[in-house]
Amino acid sequence: MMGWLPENVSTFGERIDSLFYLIYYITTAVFLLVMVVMVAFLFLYRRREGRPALYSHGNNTLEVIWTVVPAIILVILTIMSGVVWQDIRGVIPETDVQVKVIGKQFNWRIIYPGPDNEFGTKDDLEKENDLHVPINKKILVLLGSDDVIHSFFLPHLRVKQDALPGREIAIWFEATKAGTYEIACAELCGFGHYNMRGHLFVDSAEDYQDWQRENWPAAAEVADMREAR
Ligand SMILES: [Cu+2]
Repeated sequence: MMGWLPENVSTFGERIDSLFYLIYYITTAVFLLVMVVMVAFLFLYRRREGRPALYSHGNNTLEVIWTVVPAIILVILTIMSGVVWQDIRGVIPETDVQVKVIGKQFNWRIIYPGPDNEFGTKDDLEKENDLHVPINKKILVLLGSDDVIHSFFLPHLRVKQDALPGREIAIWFEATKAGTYEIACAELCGFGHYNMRGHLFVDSAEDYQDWQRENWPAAAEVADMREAR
C-alpha cells in the first residue's frame, strides 16, 4: 500500500513518512467527502417543475463545526510536524563522519576531510558526484554552493535541503541499508539541471574501510595500527 515513495533507508525517514501518509489520508477523506456531497446535492436539489427556489441564510451550527474541526486538525498537524522537525533538523547530533557537499552548475563537489577529519588540509579529497558513507553511522553534511541555488536531495534518506552560495548549512542523516542511491538536485538551477545527478554509496563497514584504503593509503596504516593494538 505504501509503495509509491522511494524505499526508506533513513533512521528518521519513518517519522516523516508517517506524517506524510497521515496528511495524505486526511486530505483524501475530506476531498472524497466534499465531492460526494457536492454531486449528491447537485442531483437532489436540481431544478424541478413546481418546486420553488428556497432562500437560505446558511446554518450557523454547521458553519462553526466545519470551521472549528479543520482548525483543530491543522493545529494538531502543526504540533506533530514541529516535533518531528525539531528532532531531525532542530539539533545536529554527534556525528561520526563529516563531508562537504558543494553544488555547482552542474554537478556535486564532494569533499572528504581525510584521516585527520579536518577540511582545508593536505589529505582532503575531492570527488565529483560520488558520496561514500558508512552504514549505521551519523553523517554530517556541510552544504554549500559555488554559484546559484541548488537543492541537495536524497530521496531514499528523506533529506532535501537548499544549497545557497555564501552559506554553509549543516544537515545530517544515518543510512540503515547498504546500496547505491540517487543524489538529485531539486532546484531548477540552469540548463543542465536535469543532469545534476550523483550517487550515494552506503557501504558496509568493510567496504567503507576498503574505499578509504584506496583513497588514503596512509589512513589505512593508521587504522591497521589501531587494530593491531
Ligand atoms: Cu542544481
